[in-house]
Amino acid sequence: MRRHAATLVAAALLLSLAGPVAAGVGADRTSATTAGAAAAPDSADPEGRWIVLYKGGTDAAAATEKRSVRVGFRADRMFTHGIRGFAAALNDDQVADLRADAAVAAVIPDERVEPQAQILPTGVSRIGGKVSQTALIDGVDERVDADVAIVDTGIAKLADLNVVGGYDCSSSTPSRWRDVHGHGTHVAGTIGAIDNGSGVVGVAPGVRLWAVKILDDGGSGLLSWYVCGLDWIMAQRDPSDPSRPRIEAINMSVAKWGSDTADCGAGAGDILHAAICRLVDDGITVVAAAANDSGNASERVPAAYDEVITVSALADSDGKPGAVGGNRCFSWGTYDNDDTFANFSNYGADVDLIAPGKCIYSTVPGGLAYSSGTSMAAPHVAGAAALVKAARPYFTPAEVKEALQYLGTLDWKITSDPDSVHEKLLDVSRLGPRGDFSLAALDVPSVSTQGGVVNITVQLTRSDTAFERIALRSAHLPPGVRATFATKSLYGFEDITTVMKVDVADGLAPGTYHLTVVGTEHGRQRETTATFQVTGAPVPPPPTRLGPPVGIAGEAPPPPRTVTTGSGGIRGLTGASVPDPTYEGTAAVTGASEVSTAPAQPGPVTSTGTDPSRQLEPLDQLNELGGAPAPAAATTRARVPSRIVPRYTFAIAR
Ligand SMILES: [Ca+2]
Ligand SMILES: [Ca+2]
Ligand SMILES: [Ca+2]
Ligand SMILES: [Ca+2]
Repeated sequence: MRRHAATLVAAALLLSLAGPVAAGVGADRTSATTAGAAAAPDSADPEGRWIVLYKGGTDAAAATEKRSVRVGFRADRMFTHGIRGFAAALNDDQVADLRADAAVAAVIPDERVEPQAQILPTGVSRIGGKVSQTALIDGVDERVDADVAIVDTGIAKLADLNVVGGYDCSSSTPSRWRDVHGHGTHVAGTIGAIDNGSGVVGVAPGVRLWAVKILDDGGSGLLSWYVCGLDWIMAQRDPSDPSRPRIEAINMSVAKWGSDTADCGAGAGDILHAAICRLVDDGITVVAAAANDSGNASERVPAAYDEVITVSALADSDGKPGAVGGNRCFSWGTYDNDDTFANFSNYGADVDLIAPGKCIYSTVPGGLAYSSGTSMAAPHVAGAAALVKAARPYFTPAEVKEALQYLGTLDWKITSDPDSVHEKLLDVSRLGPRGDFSLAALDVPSVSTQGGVVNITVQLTRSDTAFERIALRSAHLPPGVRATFATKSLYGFEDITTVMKVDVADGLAPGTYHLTVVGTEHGRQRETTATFQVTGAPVPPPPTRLGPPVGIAGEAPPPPRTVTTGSGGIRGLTGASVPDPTYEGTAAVTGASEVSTAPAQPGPVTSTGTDPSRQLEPLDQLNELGGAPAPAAATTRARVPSRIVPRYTFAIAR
């Protein structure tokens, strides 16, 4: 059904591209109505309407004019370019007449084109969003229960977005977080457009979105604004448990020049690194775009920080694996091949995942639009992080990253990866509700009274959606018995076995002994009893021996996981330094300024600034879609990554 609808939409697009009517032949939409079923109030009623197509080479306008007189009809739509023909209301005799016409290739009934209820963007499709049991994309508005902060140009309040609040650090009016630029709203739609049957749908449909505006309406910002935004996020606490952060994940589709710093930036005075580490320590997953330099992500922050999930961009044109989608998307100066590493994307060892980032369809303040960039890739991962956290709220950021990397796939053209570290492509298709598990001890081995080591196979059985890491330990050990595991924790969907090695001390009396095998996963504990037997006559202890050693316990349980709870925001860094809203932005728009440029000229913009390291910028570019290569004429509008055009200094705060 979906395929059928897509076909109709494509047909409608073709018709609209074919344009209205050749001069002197057609009529406007109003006359089309009267030419249709008599007095029908429904102007799109296909009854009695036909599409007539000529054979190749026919002059459609002239041929139609001649036939309209001879056969007696009035064409109300003409197709004179890719398709040659017309549309008209025809009776049975006229249809028969035209079908017998040597110049006519086909006479086919017109059809009603229904509006497609809700568009599943190719990126959401490519990462398996449609089949994820946590996303539940089915046109029914259920909403993912998580909070995502979008550190960007703000978010426009649209019916398709569940925007619940925000904060503006680019002015001194905190409530002024609306989006004028469009970048933050596009990111927002990919993360969480509502599954409501209209517009688009995001990776985490209906998730609560927070607009943290650190870029002004032109798409530029200051480091101090960035830190201000992160400070505000830190201050937001879970209403039901103030010890926990309110925000589950942060999307940072912004970058400035810089590199990783040791110890969360302590020695280097890297306050951005320090702020991000505080957020991650607090339990918030931070996702960053790799940036769009076709270079190494290690030269951009926050992408270079190891604490964030860094995302490169995939060029995918059809929402499917297989690299057969063709090259429909023109951006950044070229068409990319389907399922390849996007030509603009940064790469390198700092990249943790790849996600669709070329010609991504999403929300903008005026409606819907395509855009390209690692800015569009990162929000797929931020949405996926929200899906993980909604089902597993106790996951640490490291566990979220581990899960997304585990769930990912290498089913993309890794030969197009500029480096030798092939990151997984985000894939949420197997991400379902939190799973459960059980344990069983399969062997009942025997050991003599002289003691020794026996192996007991422990079987882990998981429910369908369980992949979480399960830590194993032993408990209730008989005296003189130790137990260790070949693998201390088990991860992944597979039902697997591991071996518990039981070391029995010399001198244990004959009999049947039990110990407990304990598996834990974030407070969920499952146990089974393992059994072994001691056989043979008891061996009297030698006179000098006092008995079996005591106090040897089983393997000590792992130390409890702790999450450092932040005691507040990053203080003393911002606040007073937030610029006054009376600032008058007179400089040119930067960041992703839209200019007219030839397709072959997408190269880097030379630095003209005085302090590029202070410059933040969104990472996107508007694109054009098309079925054929773009004309060589300089009419192609591309966004040049004018990455270094500093306009502000810290001194501007006043
Ligand atoms: Ca749904
Ligand atoms: Ca929607
Ligand atoms: Ca594809
Ligand atoms: Ca790579």
